[in-house]
Amino acid sequence: MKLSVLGLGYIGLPTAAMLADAGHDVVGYDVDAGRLNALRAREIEAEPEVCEIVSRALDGGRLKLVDALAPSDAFLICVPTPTRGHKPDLSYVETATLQVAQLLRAGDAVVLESTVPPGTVERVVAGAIRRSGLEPDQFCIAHCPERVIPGDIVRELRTNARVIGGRKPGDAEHARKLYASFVTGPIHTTNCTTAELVKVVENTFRDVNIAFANELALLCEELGVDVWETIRLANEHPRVSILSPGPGVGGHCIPVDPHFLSNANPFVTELIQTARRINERMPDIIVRRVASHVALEPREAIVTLLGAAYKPNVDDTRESPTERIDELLRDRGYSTRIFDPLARRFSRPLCQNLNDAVRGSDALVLITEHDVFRAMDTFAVSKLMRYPLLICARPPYNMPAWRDAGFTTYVLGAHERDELSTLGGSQVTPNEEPLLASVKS
Ligand code: SAJ
Repeated sequence: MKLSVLGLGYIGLPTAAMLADAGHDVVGYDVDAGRLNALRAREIEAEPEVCEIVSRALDGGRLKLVDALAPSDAFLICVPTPTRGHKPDLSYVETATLQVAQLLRAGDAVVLESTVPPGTVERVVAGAIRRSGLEPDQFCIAHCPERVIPGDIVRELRTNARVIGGRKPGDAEHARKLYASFVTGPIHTTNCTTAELVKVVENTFRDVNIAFANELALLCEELGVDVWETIRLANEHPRVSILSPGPGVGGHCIPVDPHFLSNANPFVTELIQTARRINERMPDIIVRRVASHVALEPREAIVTLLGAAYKPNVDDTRESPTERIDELLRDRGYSTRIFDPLARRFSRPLCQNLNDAVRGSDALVLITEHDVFRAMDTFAVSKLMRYPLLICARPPYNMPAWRDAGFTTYVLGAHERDELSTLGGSQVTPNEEPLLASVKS
């Protein structure tokens, strides 16, 4: 088949390459000419496996990059659907559909992959086709939401189950044949609104579950109980599966998608809205913990944030909790430094190396548990710091090593008194007086 993929971002690009690999003739189009040129120069900003399949598809000539679209058997729309002030912005979907509508011939397929609020395919996609003077029923219109996890995109693209919603009888089946050419997992067909809802519900479920874990972390601090042990033991139950607390929920999907449900339906989405608020509050909780351990007087207090990516072992910093934690700390008067050897882009310059990030610092805040941070030489880091304090906002690991190196440790949701009572016999003499201002007891 001759296929066009609109939007060569983190989903469109690997999907185009997979389709090319499956033997289709694929053209990739993006409104961003800079991105197209970078891809032509083989500057591919993506996971290594994605870079590999994209290079192969481009080199083999089955994937072509184009500045203008041409007629195709199917058009896959993989454009962003951000929120602005918690309201979904569907303008990219609409613009892409209007472009496609100029080229549609009866029987062609239009498949929306972008995550959207329920009802979008009918209202925005079919609506744009109708406004272009065409009858939507003449085409196969379907929604096949992407479901892959950043960090393992290629494998999940191939093996994850897919849900395809069709606008009218036969549309989902039509699209299913296309996806069956590269998906090895089961492909389920349904109507469009159900497919739209399923995708958003998956991410909302995760948001609610993480909010529950975050609430438990704060409850455990009140009770003097370790949340990590509590969750581990509760999860031994065959029907319990609680996620992990953390400094907030980042990424371009989970913090965004619940609004796709609550924005248009505020009255019946109370739990979803509360979960969002709990998760949005977490950066502030971490900042309060910093403030209760690190005094701002009598001299400048420096806080080093470890991790700018929104989750471990990825370079993606979109909606990362680090951004908000950094902002709140600076609002309070702290000087901050951020170190993340994986992060690709951030709103402010990152430290180039760990030494520069920790030298003279009064606290480390572990925000992203990258594997590289696990390999840190805690003694060396401790020696460089003005006062060795670790605030761990992620699952605690290697705490004895931190403490052996002289660190005071605070772990989110852990029994704080236990953490601090193990401090005796610090092996490191701080260069200056400790800045430990007040320790909650
Ligand atoms: N997080 C926690 N605690 C946890 C798990 C995650 O605080 O126990 C945080 C992470 O640190 C991160 C955020 O949540 O900041 C989101 O990370 P994630 O790994 O849960 O999810 P994403 O955003 O990388 O990918 C999700 C996935 N959805 C589900 O697992 C239901 C993925 O399959 C989707 O394709 C993707 O959203 C998307 O594009 O919609």
